[in-house]
Amino acid sequence: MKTALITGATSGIGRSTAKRFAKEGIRIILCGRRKKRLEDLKKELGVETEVQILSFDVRNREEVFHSIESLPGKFRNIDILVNNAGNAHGLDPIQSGSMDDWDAMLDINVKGLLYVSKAIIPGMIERQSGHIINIGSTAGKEVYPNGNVYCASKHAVDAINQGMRIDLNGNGIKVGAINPGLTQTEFSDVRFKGDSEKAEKVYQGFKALQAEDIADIIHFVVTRPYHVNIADLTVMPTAQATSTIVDKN
Ligand code: NDP
Ligand code: 8X3
Repeated sequence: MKTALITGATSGIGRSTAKRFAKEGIRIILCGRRKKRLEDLKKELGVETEVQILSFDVRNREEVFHSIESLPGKFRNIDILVNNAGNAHGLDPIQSGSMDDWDAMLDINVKGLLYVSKAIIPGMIERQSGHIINIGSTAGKEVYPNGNVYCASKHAVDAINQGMRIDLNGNGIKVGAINPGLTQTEFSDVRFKGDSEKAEKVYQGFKALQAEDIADIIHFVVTRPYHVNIADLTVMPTAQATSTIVDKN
């Protein structure tokens, strides 16, 4: 039985991935800050698989390490790490962007991903096996108006994904990124700070990707034979051609 740790499992892509993994009998460690959501999800998925919850903020190094070190025996050997926690905060031109938003995106999407990886990679090296999936974005492949720092954070994920694969080569560890385009989750609610009308508009007039679509792909990626590593995968809704070209009716 494989063990997977999923960051950002309280919502969207992470939550759907947890559900998919549970269905497939993968032991899961659900991470996020919202404890009640973690507890409810544990109750729901606990009938299908073994579930452990870890509530921490990926920005807080001590919390990250303390939480992961506190895992009980059978959850300690993490086979699959899904580095998914992250969000956009704001959508403003560089000249008027909020520095708090910039800090949040760089601290969560980049440094948080690094902290969690740093806590888990040594065990993978020791066991000479493991699989790290970094959730990037189309925003890590191109830059769009007002996307500035969010795009920078996801370009960083792209670079880190490549760097991890290079540095971990020879240790039996797979490293790959999945880069979704427009996916209907709580992402835009967070970006627009709870302005649900604005958030809903992002996904109006076309069929956006759903969290389950990405979970399905993540499951495909983790079930390839040992010699097959999906290194970098971009997925968009059919209606999307680039970050700014979306066929809306
Ligand atoms: P959601 O807002 O639905 O989920 C974000 C998840 O990240 C939540 O579970 C949240 O948990 C967690 N998270 C956010 N901040 C922190 C933090 N400081 N510490 C710990 N966990 C945190 O968005 P998505 O599911 O869409 O986003 C998941 C990933 O997918 C992100 O990396 C995002 O950039 C990426 N992505 C999303 C796309 C989209 O269009 N939706 C497209 C491309 C990539 P909690 O608040 O409980 O801590
Ligand atoms: C999320 C997709 O286009 O909002 O990474 O940046 S987008």
